[in-house]
Amino acid sequence: MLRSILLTLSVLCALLAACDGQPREPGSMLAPDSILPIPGSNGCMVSYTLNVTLAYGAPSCFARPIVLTSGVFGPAIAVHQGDTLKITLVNNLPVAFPSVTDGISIHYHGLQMAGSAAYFDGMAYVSLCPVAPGKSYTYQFLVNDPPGTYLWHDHSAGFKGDGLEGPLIVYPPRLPGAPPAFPPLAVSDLWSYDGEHTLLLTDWYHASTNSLLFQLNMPFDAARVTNDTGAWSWIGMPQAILINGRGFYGDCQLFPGSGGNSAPPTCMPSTFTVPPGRSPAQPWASNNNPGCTHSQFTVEPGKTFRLRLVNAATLVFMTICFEGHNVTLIAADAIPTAPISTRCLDLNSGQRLDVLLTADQPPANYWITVAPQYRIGAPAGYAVLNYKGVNTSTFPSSPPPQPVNITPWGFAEDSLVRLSPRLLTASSDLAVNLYLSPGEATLAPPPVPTKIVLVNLSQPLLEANGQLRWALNNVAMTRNPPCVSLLSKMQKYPKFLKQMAVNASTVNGTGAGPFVGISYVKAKDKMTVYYDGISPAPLYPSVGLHLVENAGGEVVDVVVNNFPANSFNGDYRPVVGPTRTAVEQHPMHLHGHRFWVLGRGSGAFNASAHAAGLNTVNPPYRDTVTVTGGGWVYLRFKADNPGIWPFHCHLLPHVFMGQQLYFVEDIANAAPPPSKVPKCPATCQYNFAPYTKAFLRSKWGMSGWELPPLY
Ligand SMILES: *[C@@H]1O[C@H](CO)[C@@H](O)[C@H](O)[C@H]1NC(C)=O
Ligand SMILES: *[C@@H]1O[C@H](CO)[C@@H](O)[C@H](O)[C@H]1NC(C)=O
Ligand SMILES: *[C@@H]1O[C@H](CO)[C@@H](O)[C@H](O)[C@H]1NC(C)=O
Ligand SMILES: *[C@@H]1O[C@H](CO)[C@@H](O)[C@H](O)[C@H]1NC(C)=O
Ligand SMILES: *[C@@H]1O[C@H](CO)[C@@H](O)[C@H](O)[C@H]1NC(C)=O
Ligand SMILES: *[C@@H]1O[C@H](CO)[C@@H](O)[C@H](O)[C@H]1NC(C)=O
Ligand SMILES: *[C@@H]1O[C@H](CO)[C@@H](O)[C@H](O)[C@H]1NC(C)=O
Ligand SMILES: *[C@@H]1O[C@H](CO)[C@@H](O)[C@H](O)[C@H]1NC(C)=O
Ligand SMILES: [Cu+2]
Repeated sequence: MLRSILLTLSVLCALLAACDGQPREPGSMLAPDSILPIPGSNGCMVSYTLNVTLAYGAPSCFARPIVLTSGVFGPAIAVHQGDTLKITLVNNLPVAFPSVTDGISIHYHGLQMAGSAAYFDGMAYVSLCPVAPGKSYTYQFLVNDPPGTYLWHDHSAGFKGDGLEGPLIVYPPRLPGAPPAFPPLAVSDLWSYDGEHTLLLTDWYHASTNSLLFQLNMPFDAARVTNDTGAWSWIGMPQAILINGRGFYGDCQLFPGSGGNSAPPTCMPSTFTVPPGRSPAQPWASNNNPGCTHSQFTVEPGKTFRLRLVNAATLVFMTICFEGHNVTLIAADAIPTAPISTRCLDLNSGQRLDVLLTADQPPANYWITVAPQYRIGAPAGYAVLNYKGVNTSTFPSSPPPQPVNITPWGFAEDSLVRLSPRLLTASSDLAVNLYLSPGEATLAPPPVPTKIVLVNLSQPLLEANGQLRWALNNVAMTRNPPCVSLLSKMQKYPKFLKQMAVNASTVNGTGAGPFVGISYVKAKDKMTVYYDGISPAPLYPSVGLHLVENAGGEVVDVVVNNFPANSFNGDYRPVVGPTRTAVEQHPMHLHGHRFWVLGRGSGAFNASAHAAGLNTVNPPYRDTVTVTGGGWVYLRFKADNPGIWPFHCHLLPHVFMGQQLYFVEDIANAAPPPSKVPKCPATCQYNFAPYTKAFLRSKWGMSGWELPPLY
């Protein structure tokens, strides 16, 4: 009887979802297809269809092809802790829309993806092959992660930058015996608040992301450029910052091209909604403005709101500021922090922050400003905090904050982000225990590591082909012929690749061509493998599959040093090479885990100078951390999750340029692959492919090299 009532409720949900034919707000919550009770569990099976299509849209006021998910630009999805998430990904992108990976694949950023879920982690060709145009695939896994704010996004190559991403919210567990409801009924969490808003923060280009990525594979070395290759070209500054899919590129002065400007832009948003047809004198504008608007977030006076802030950018590090209000930081990457009251907060790409905002100021409209950092010339984004009852179509009366006046946090402010003390002592409080895994009494880090992995970042120029890459320990990751799931392959042959790997120290990457270690699994499965920690780093910049093995139960410390571009023989050009000493910041993200951030600093990590200052008491427990330009970061994690877990920079062009390695963890205990997997293509493109004009034209016709032709 109860069961049939529950089923009726979920059928009702399905009908509501299907009948909802109205255009949906960008960033709004997708209605699940169904929410079905799971007998014997408080959790439900929450099913979504992500129907991925190509459309025209103008999130920034400029029309271009954009990717929609079930008709929505950047929708949010939600589950409760203990639910099973069932995602049917339907790839309805046209075959002719260029893709460096020949398909799409969804990653659930921040979730641990334990057990068989490791296959659904979503990095194309690492966990499973991507879903080709015209195909679909269903991911299904238990979500037992802490309640909080996460992110789902395409992890094939470029489609994230075209809109294939959105917030992923994990609510506390469902109330025992409660019907499968949406929105949620849940046991209480650590905080109470009256309402919530989610702010998806993205940077936005007026060209498709894949068309920008192609050019990163062209020779950087001018001597190697041919008519057919064209020259390397950086993706440059975004044309807008979007907040929940909305903004206007005309708000800020734009600096087209790959940079060179040294002035922060002047920003002057003037109208809340930009009517169609307006054509500001910007090189980007053409005459194509179908109209656009800014996001606003309404709060009731006297009430407290939880704001879920998600930086889902391709490139931009952001500082978000709330005019007239201090907000209280309560969680970073879903894990509760000691509270910090502040007006501005830093979020790098891939990071999420949860804050509480109390509407205790005179009713008015207030600026929410998203300022870019470390990329001078990038525009800012603006939204409005609206007190209920105040005119919703006007901007605040004060002048808009300028990005030049908004500075990022330094190490001192950053070190105030610490684990909540409530998670550092054993407790019987259910709200506290929602954040712990079975068997864990507190979230304190283990006191000592069993191994230390040293990772040196540099930006080499490869002598073999003149490509510019990002390398870890002098190896830039290829991803990835062969066209197989690396996890399936390794799970089947746990020792095989290691037996076949060549000692990298015997290979002079520069002299012998760009590859380190050549293995043959089968002729068609040719893999180039570098086992870090078994071989010393190659002396010259090299290319390969960069693997680090973790035994089950190890406590792994990762020390990342961020060296100048040309370090480690990183540039072969006698005169030009030595001057290529630039450094930049990188948001390093680890799949399958959270890590404790024990310390950060400038220069290279030096144990005798820095080890004593590491915070092993209450460090933040996150999944994405910034290593500053020319700085270091010291991380610790427990190797308790059998699988293959990428550790990579979360800037899309950097990961494409090879800034990643994979932890191969306790592979003998990895679950077998699911019975149904997406079909791998016969041949696949990869991040070293020579996307020459001739190649692109032959594969995708005019839409290849010539993109963006469509405005
Ligand atoms: C996906 O969306 C397209 C365009 O709206 C529609 O034609 C198609 O039927 C949808 N497919 C699924 C599986 O929902
Ligand atoms: C390259 O292009 C230029 C300009 O279009 C042309 O003058 C030149 O002959 C071309 N070179 C080759 C080798 O095709
Ligand atoms: C916000 O915090 C700053 C310092 O932390 C303080 O000076 C200021 O008065 C606070 N503002 C409000 C509105 O609470
Ligand atoms: C709200 O502001 C808009 C734009 O300034 C104005 O046109 C409109 O009349 C205002 N509405 C009210 C109710 O004051
Ligand atoms: C990283 O760089 C340091 C300093 O140059 C060097 O001592 C160390 O051997 C390098 N580590 C690896 C793995 O390349
Ligand atoms: C590696 O190759 C480079 C360039 O060919 C050469 O200068 C260097 O001496 C070689 N190093 C070793 C250790 O063979
Ligand atoms: C790789 O070569 C280096 C240098 O010759 C040597 O020290 C190391 O033991 C070798 N590693 C393996 C696994 O053979
Ligand atoms: C490391 O720190 C120690 C102690 O401060 C110092 O003596 C040493 O020179 C440093 N090493 C390097 C390579 O900077
Ligand atoms: Cu990076």
